[in-house]
Amino acid sequence: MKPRDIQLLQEAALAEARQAATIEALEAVRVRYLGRRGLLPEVMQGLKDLPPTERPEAGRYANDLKEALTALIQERKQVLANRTVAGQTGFDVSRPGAWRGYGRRHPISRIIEEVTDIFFRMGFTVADGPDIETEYHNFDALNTPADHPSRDIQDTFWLEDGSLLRTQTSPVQIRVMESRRPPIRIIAPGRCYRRDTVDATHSANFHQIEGLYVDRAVSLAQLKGDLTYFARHLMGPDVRVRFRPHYFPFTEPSLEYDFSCHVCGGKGCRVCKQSGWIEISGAGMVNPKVLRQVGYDPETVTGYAFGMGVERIAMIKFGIEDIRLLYDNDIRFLEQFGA
Ligand code: 2NL
Repeated sequence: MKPRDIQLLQEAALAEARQAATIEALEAVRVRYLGRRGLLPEVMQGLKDLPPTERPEAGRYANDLKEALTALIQERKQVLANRTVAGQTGFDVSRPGAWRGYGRRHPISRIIEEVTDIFFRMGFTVADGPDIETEYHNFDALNTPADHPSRDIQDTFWLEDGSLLRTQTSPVQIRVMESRRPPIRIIAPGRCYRRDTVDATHSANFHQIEGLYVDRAVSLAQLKGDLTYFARHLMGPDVRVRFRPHYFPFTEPSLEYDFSCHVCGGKGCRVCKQSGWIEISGAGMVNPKVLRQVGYDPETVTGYAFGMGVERIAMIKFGIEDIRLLYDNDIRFLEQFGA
């Protein structure tokens, strides 16, 4: 066979191997060309009948044919074997893996971790308690008057046995004080429940973080200093903190605190409604009645306490305008705040 014909034969052989749809068909191609009585041995036999000038070239092409066809058959065999497995088991071992992406923490979890981390550095530890509480721990021990509107069925989820879904995390702090002696320095993050009508800023389930520090000679100055340290680590070193007088039954004196607006720096903008300040939450010196209620002597120990809404902090930090976005579980939304 002339060198040129051997090249054409190779093309035909490779095309047949590529078209073979089963392992059996592929084997037939192998036998037809490479088998002992196949076309290639015949070509080899014929080399000696060629003119001496064409012989080396024809020999090279015959070798090429053998190598190229052997390699292709090998490769196709693998592919067809995988396809057989896929057909039988529905699992194609040759397919690349499906990348499902990394998970991310929920923005609420992120804020809880960030806030507790800052208080860790100030010597606080995390305390936990039940979501279903007694009226005593949620209201009475906190000096909430019997006729206080927050106890109302319109504001609190009451259970049939007289227990309730906690409306704040303060009962955790009452439980800690009941079971330990000062010094106490705890932070209580957790889920709370109120019968709120859901809107852009209210959710019937929400999260709070409360802090409590009880020791000899804890002062309002310490509360202000500690909340300012907290503010700078949460919002950045330039934030300013403002304290305003307020009233809570469980603290005396009580105050509310604001951070300077993180968007305009205090000059006034749409976010802070031109006031320059963002309301964060409340705090105060633990009411002596609360200390006495848990068996502490208010003449010997004093304490400060504060609370903040986690969703509110998340909305401020991440610029989220509707609280419901935090609960819709839309990955496209949540992944923006992931870490
Ligand atoms: C707010 C205000 C506050 C407390 C929570 C507290 C706890 C105990 C004793 C005294 Cl055991 N006080 N907690 C005090 C002041 C304010 O939260 O606006 N939270 C969102």
